[in-house]
Amino acid sequence: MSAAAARGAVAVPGRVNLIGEHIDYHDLPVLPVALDRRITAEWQAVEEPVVRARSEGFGEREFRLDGPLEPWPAGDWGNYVKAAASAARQRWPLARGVVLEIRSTLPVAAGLSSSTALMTACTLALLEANGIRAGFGELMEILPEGEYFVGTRGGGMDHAVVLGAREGCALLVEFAPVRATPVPVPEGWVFLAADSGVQAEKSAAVREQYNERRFAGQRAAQRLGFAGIRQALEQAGAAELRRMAEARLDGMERRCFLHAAGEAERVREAVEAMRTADAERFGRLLNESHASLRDLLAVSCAELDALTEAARQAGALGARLTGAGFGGSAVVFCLEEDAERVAAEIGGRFYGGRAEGRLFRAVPSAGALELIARAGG
Ligand code: NG1
Repeated sequence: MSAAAARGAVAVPGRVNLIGEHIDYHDLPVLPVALDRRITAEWQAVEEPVVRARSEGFGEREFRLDGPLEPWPAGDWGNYVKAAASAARQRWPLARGVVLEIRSTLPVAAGLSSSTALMTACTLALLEANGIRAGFGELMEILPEGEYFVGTRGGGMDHAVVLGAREGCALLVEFAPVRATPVPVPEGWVFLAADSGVQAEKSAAVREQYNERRFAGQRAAQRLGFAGIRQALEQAGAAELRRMAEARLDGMERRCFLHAAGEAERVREAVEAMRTADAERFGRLLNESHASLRDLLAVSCAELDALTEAARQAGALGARLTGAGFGGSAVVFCLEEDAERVAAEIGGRFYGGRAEGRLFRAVPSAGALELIARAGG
């Protein structure tokens, strides 16, 4: 506990995942970066146990911290604020409430983790207002679980990177136990975030599709006699698992299993490629990841396929959908010397010259904890 300040601000970035898609929930490693676009929560502590939150363009929400917390109807932004309160109070006593003023430079529903950033910002603000400075490990124990309040059964990737990223680095996130290792992005490597224009909303239908894939992968591993996909990869070689899957699994279970096993291997290789500054290999892995998400997991859509194809034709070394898919954004990888031309060509080919605000550099930036430390708090 530190002395509780009366007011302050916390900033939490969005993210793009470079590689390792739809495998965090199988406790397999992933490699995202945090963006320089953020959600900021300015907070003011109040003695009453209430939360009053206002978000530009979304209105106000208010609730008490000392009573039962029931979600508002699905889709209400205030549920992320309630999720934050619900997660924080399970672990820490929250004597004080907060007034929150929320601002964002992060596009909403573009698959860049704006909801995780919002929930994390509200959690950190509530904790700061109560004089509590929690560490990465403690926050990772409450945040991914806490997002279940809004109904998404996600993994921990988004929370890990928005908290723990370091400037200029991608973050290798491992699970069970959770561990975050910064991997410096080689000089001259450029990532672009490109919005497909299809809203990646966490509607009930999309949530169901997401969960279906998660559980199909899990069932597949069990059908092959393993506790999960991670255990399968620890106990058998890649070629043997592929043979087993082809002989004993079919349909969705087979495809989800093969995607996860292949993607885990690609993450391992991508980290190696990043550490040895092998741009060609890194790009190829991104393209293979997209193909697997499209053909095996079936989480892409026509717009994401067209966007990633336009990026490759524009001279990008690699491009893939990023995040859960079903819309949202793609991540495009190229070298600095090609970046302007690649962006201009994607602008022409995919956006018909109107790329403003929809195609921007994903500059590997600091996570919330580094930002708090820098602010000298
Ligand atoms: P997004 O794109 O934020 O919905 C979701 C999960 C991640 C991960 C990816 C797929 C949440 C909060 N996030 O990301 O944990 O599973 O899908 O790789 O559910």
